Amino acid sequence: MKMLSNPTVRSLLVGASLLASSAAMAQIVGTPPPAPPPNGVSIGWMVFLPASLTVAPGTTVTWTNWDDSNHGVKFPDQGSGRLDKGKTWSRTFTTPGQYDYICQFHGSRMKGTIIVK
Ligand SMILES: [Cu+2]
Repeated sequence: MKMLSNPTVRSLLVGASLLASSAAMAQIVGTPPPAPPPNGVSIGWMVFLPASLTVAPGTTVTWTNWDDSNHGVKFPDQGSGRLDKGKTWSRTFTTPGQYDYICQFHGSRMKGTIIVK
């Protein structure tokens, strides 16, 4: 296999490091999420914390947005709408299964899962 020319390699490396630093920046923008209470999910720093939460059937899960940015919990069948800083939203999970969700505003950049079993 022919090696890539040096300028190409260099621009690939620059591109990769730019991507890496923007990902790092996205992580540190906004308010860090505090540890969530039991059956709770904290929103902050552009993440859902924990990203995956396992609960028993019949559990009500409450999301709290601690971030300076607006976020929204969006399941395929229902969602919170816009959650300003300090706002909460709850959903009760009665049926066992895996429930994936994203942020209404940030899409798949912010993902979470509730596992009911
Ligand atoms: Cu968001």
